[in-house]
Amino acid sequence: MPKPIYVLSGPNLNLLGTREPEIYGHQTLDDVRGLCEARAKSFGFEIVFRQSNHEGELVDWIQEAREKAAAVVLNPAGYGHTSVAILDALKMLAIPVIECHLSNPAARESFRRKTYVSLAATGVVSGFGAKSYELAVEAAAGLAR
Ligand code: CA2
Repeated sequence: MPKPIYVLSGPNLNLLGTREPEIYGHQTLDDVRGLCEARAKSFGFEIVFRQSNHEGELVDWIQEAREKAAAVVLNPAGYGHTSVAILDALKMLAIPVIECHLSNPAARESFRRKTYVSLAATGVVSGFGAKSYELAVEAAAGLAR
């Protein structure tokens, strides 16, 4: 059995589906987990699916992924635009990193156009709602083979 794909989500995404559905869709993070599990399984992978509102906890999980994961899918949420600590942790990985966003930050406010995480990402999937996560898992599975 290959190592799992880590699917990590950042702050406030635990509330997904409860507000701003016109930007983020109606699906909850638990719905997203189900989509990711199914997509990963179709490529022979399991996932570790986690969300945190805490920057340091995300850094800990990224460090854990160095040994335990085949690839990382990360929606850093607001931390993508601010966190050098998460960027530094990602740079220590020797596995594929897919940055993922529900919305398309490039088409929104100017402060969302800068993402530190992109500097360490193998690729980015944005703008497809919950489907962004599925596409990111598919990309991760393809690269992790
Ligand atoms: O589009 C994305 O996935 C984002 O990463 C979401 C972040 C935002 O700061 C990024 O620029 C783009 C915001 C996440 C807010 O979490 C929500 C909570 C409840 C309902 C909707 C979103």
